[in-house]
Amino acid sequence: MRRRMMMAVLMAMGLARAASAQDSFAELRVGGDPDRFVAEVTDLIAGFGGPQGLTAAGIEDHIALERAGARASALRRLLAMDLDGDGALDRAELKVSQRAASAAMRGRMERQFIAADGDGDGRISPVEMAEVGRTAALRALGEAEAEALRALMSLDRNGDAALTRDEVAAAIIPPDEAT
Ligand SMILES: [Ca+2]
Ligand SMILES: [Ca+2]
Repeated sequence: MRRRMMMAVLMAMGLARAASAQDSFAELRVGGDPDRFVAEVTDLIAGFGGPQGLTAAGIEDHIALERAGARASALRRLLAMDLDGDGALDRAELKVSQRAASAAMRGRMERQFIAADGDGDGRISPVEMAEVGRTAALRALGEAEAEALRALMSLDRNGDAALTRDEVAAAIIPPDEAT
């Protein structure tokens, strides 16, 4: 995943902040590859920032978009089997898709069906579909990760509620100075 490096650093930052709450000013000890970290945040700023830089609202947009993508992928798999288009998936519909699938895939579809059928009535209702989407969204970008992304705003040094690439770069302690 593209933002893995960034997330690793931000999660560590979140932990460090929690450990010393009085020291709220953020510095980043980026082990290994600070340039890559800055590049990943720069991508985020370019994608979701406004004219002044990345704002808290932009970060929320990013989180929501990542989650929506994961939700859509999970629901697409189920809805592709919803032959009558009623927004629910029953066993008869599942069977048709399973017949056309490989043996390994059939097993996986069975597992996914059972997991999604929360009340075990043999049918994935629209409500259960929505739950599948919610679960997939949170798996793609969980609350801890979202909090870490929100914590990026603590790097806003000039206090204009927007984060620029320079502010991110300024927060980084070079690896040779980090202990
Ligand atoms: Ca159906
Ligand atoms: Ca059900």
